Amino acid sequence: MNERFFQLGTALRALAVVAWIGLGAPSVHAQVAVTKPQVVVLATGGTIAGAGAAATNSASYQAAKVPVDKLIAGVPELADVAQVRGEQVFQIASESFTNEKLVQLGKRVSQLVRDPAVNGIVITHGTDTLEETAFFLNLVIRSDKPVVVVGSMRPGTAMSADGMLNLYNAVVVAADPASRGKGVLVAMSDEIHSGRDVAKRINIKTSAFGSQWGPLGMSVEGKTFWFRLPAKRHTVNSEFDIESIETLPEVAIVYGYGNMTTELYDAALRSGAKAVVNAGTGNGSVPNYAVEKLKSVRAQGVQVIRSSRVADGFVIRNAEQPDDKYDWVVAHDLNPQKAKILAAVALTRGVSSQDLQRIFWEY
Ligand code: DAS
Repeated sequence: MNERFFQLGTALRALAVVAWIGLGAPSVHAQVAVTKPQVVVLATGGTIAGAGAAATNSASYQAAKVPVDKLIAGVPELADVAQVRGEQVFQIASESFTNEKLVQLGKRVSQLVRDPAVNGIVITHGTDTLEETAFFLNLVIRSDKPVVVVGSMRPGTAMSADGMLNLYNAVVVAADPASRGKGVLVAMSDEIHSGRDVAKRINIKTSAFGSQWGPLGMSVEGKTFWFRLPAKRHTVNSEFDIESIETLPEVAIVYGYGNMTTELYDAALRSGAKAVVNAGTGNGSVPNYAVEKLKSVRAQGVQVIRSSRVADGFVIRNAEQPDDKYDWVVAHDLNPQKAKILAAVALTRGVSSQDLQRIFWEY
């Protein structure tokens, strides 16, 4: 008896399903049309806008050739992710970025993130100084909206060009509410990096970018996956604001090496540098024959910041050099070019060396 009831029940359930589908289950298409996030692409040039003579030219090409509208049109799938529009802010190779261009770009980003209709920003950028721009924006853009910097290592004309997918991933990250509040981000080679941590570590591979503390996450097939959060102050939690910065002071980097000449510090002073970043050997070491010179640099009111030419690790204060005694600052884990950016931003507020050292611990 139970068996027959079971069979009858099963048949009735099957009939109900057929009727439901036949009468027109509420169509998924009846859902309210969801408006797509609005993402603005600010183009500055670089290889992602580059063009070479042949598909085999993955390293020989001209950067900064392709306009932003063509970049966007070259990835029609962007329209599945967001409403995307472009602005051509610059059209340069990024080794030609200047402080003036950094400030100009920062002010445009700041204007756009204040627009309630804009959900995220993508900045297409050359890879050479991409890490500097990303860190600068991480310090001065007072918004939790995603700002994603992206480049490519091969021009779009090359075989296995990486720019299309990098741009697609950058728009996915910029459009994703999960990307908010993580600081300025860099999307390269499927990874999502903090603009603070990331650096160009290889100058000839598509996997050029890395962070010694690891990426924050990945972007895969139109989705973001997050595994860690930034530990240092940024964006809405920063004491710096692009709206109160008009110019950046000159900060020079002197590269340390065996038998180095101390003339380089004199040249830095002549350039009007307000700080000298010493890209020292090892743990930011200074040769014994250069200590007096660096002390004289400090005595002239110029900040001395000990960074290291070694890619990974971090400089320890008062380890091989008596920083307290000489009134020097250590760059923590920041490479020389990032230490330069942080020093320039900090010195817009005329900080003491004690406050400058706090800033290097916190950002
Ligand atoms: N010269 C490089 C630059 O514009 C090209 C690139 O890799 O983007 O940064």
